[in-house]
Amino acid sequence: MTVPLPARLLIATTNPGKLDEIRGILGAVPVTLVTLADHSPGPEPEETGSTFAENARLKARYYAGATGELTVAEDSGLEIDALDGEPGVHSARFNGESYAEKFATIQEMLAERGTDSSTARFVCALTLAVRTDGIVWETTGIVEGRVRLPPRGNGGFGYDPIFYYPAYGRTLAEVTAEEKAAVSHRGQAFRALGAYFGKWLDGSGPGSPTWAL
Ligand code: ITT
Repeated sequence: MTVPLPARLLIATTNPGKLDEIRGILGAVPVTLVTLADHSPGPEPEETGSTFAENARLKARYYAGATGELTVAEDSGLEIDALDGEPGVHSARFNGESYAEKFATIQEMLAERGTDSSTARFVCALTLAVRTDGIVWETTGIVEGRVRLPPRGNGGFGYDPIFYYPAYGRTLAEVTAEEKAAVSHRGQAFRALGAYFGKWLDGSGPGSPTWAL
C-alpha cells in the first residue's frame, strides 16, 4: 500500500550553508519545507558514526523522532586522497574553528607528503526518515575534483575555496550557487530525493514507501 506524501518535510541541519543550498535545490518539490527553527528538538545528536551514511541515519532518525516530521538529514564532507581520506567524517570539526586554520593544516599535511594538491571528492549521504525506527529512503552524491591551496573565491561555504572543479576551471567558491548545485554532491543527492518524491506522488515506484505513517 502506498501512503500519501506528507505535506511537510523537515530539513534537519544546523549548518546555514547547507540549508540555503538544499532550499534552492528542493524549490520545485510540492512539500512545505520546514527547518529546525520551526521546532525545539533539543541538543544536537553526537555524530558517532564512522561513515557518512551512519551519521546521516543517526541525524535523520533523531530529528524524526524528536519532531514527528518526515525528516531529511545528510552527512557530508571532503575526502582528500593524499591524506588517506581525511578530513572525511571529521570535516566539520577538523582542526579548529576557522576554515583559514583548517586550510593551513591541510596545506601543512600535504607539504609533509611533498605536494600542494591532491585528488579529492565531496560526499553527501542523505537519509529520509519517519520516526526513530523508520528509514524510508537513502542515497549518496559524490563530486570529484582536486584540493588546491591557496584558497580561492568567496562563494559557497566550508571547504569550497580549496575545492577545484576541473570542468569549470574554478573552485566551488568561485562559481554561482546554481553552478555549484548543478554538479555538487548535495545537488545530486537532493535532486534524487526530488525525483523520489515525484515517483511517490504518482505511485510509480519502485521507491513508493510501504510503511504506514
Ligand atoms: P549538520 O550536521 O547540522 O547538518 P554540520 O556542518 O555539522 O551540520 P556535517 O557533520 O555533515 O554537517 O559536516 C559537513 C562538513 O563538511 C561541513 O561543515 C563542511 O566543513 C564540509 N562540507 C560539506 N559539504 C560541503 C560543501 O558543499 N562545500 C564545502 N564544504 C562542505
